[in-house]
Amino acid sequence: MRPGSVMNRNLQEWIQEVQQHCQPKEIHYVEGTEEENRLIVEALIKQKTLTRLNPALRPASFLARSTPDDVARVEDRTFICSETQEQAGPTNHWRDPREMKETLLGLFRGCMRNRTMYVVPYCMGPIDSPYAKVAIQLTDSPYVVANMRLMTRMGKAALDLLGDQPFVKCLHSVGVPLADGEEDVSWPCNTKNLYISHFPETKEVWSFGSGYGGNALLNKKSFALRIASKMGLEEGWLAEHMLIVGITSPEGIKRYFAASFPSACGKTNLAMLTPTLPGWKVECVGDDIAWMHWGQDGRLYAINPEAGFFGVAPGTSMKTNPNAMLSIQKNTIFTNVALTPDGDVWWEGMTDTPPERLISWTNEEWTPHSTFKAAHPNARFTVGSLQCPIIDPDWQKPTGVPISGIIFGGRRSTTVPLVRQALSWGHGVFLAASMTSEMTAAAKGEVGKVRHDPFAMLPFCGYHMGDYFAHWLSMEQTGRKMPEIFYVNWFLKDEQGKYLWPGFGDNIRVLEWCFSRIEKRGDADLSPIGYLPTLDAINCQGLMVDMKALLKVDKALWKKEADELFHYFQTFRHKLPESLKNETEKLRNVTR
Ligand code: SAT
Ligand code: MN
Repeated sequence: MRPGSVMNRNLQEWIQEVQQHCQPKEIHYVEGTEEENRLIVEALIKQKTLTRLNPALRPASFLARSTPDDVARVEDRTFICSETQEQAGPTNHWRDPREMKETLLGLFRGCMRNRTMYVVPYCMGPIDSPYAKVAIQLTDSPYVVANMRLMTRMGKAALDLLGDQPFVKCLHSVGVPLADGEEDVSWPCNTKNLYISHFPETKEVWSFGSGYGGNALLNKKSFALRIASKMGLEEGWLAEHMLIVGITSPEGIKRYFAASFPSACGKTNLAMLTPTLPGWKVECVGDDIAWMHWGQDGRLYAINPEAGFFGVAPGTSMKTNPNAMLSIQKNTIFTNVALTPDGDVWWEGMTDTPPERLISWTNEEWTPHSTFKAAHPNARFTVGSLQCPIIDPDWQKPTGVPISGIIFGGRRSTTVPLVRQALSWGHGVFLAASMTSEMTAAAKGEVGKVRHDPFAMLPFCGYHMGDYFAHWLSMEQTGRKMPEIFYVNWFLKDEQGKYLWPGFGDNIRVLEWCFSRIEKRGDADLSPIGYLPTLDAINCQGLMVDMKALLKVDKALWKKEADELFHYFQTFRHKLPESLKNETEKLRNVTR
């Protein structure tokens, strides 16, 4: 693609501006061809950013190792720079957009010196979808380009679709200019000056300093969630941190579910579940993000804006998620996993017995006696959706798939039962707004600490969370068929710290109950926190589980929960919708 063929005037001007300011040595207009990818990958191998895996074992696959200080999203360096602090709300870090741009202009000045700047046009959503949106990322990281090729519809097709339309501007630099003749390192990053900044009014993202995951692949959390959630508010749709899955019953009835869990709580596993109940079939539409619009028939339709998976590797095995394992047999980029002596990958949980010798993600000799982990807990695989053996036949349907049920869930070792159904749409919004979860390694922070994560959108909502709740409530309108809402917790533990529920493929048993509730079957009891399955409503054949413990509602614990929630919700002040206030009061009363 020659610069001349970049028709969009805005784009041309923007590229020129950034070129003058960031001073790259050259500009590469990304077309998205195989040959181009081959050259980029070769350069990355030469730079030691990528290591080619053994082609006999893992064809066309690569390992990247980041520096130990650039391994996850950095929420405390993620900013929503709306016009006013009120618009960003109490859950986001806010900076004045003018001040932020001034700071960033300082950092970006000359930051691409002696590097190539890639112009990456990409489309979120199927190219022929009325809901697809085009963005351009300018980046000095070829590793980012190689990943975006797998995660998005990248290159010429996206640029052609854009035409002269406005687009989301994503500017990214690892923040390491090179002096003339200076050797580059394998993982350039500038973690002392990290900024992941979003400008929701002008639909821009400026990211500086990190080369990892959601900090750098701006298509994902930055555009498809933070910026898109604001677009959804303005245009009447929903951009959500949700997997999308099609489930077919033994009777041949197929229903689609969207499900929202915080990062590293098993979204990919649920999206690719292998049912342990005979006759059930699961097909995957997406594992992380859903854009949902109302159809003319009053139903909610979801598209997966992504074209690939960026899944957590540790814990993934032929036992826990065979479909993920089969997806990553080839054409995969692994980041921060361990390398085996024969040039393949390994991570904790992949096999019962670890290999005798490995090279860890930190590039050190590792044996089973080592006191450090072979793979980083937030190690990832990047792979195109089409490699998933159970990818849904309609995963690229332009209008999306109709959603019958929405499942929310967090990671809680106590208090929150295995599954419950909301009493109404409004009650479901309340359950989702009150979501709490123990923190994982997906973001920098205190792993295991329980925190509020409303709708699993705490790090991803691009505006005031109170307005977000109201937006969800406003979705209920006459003539619309509202999906049923459920809340699950796969992570309950007994006093010895053992999981009470087997999870993974056995989660189909819970989905079966949800399925039956949508069809107005399935036994349930009314409880203070929603409809609970009766003790024998969930098929536990062949399982040794304590259903009583799994469905227990401990009033004393829930009183604490409700009081704490009351205080949390107060942080939203006048923006907290009245109905959520009332639901909280109700919960406090019944648990008193
Ligand atoms: O690094 S990402 O933000 O893309 C992954 C995640 O946290 O879900
Ligand atoms: Mn995610």
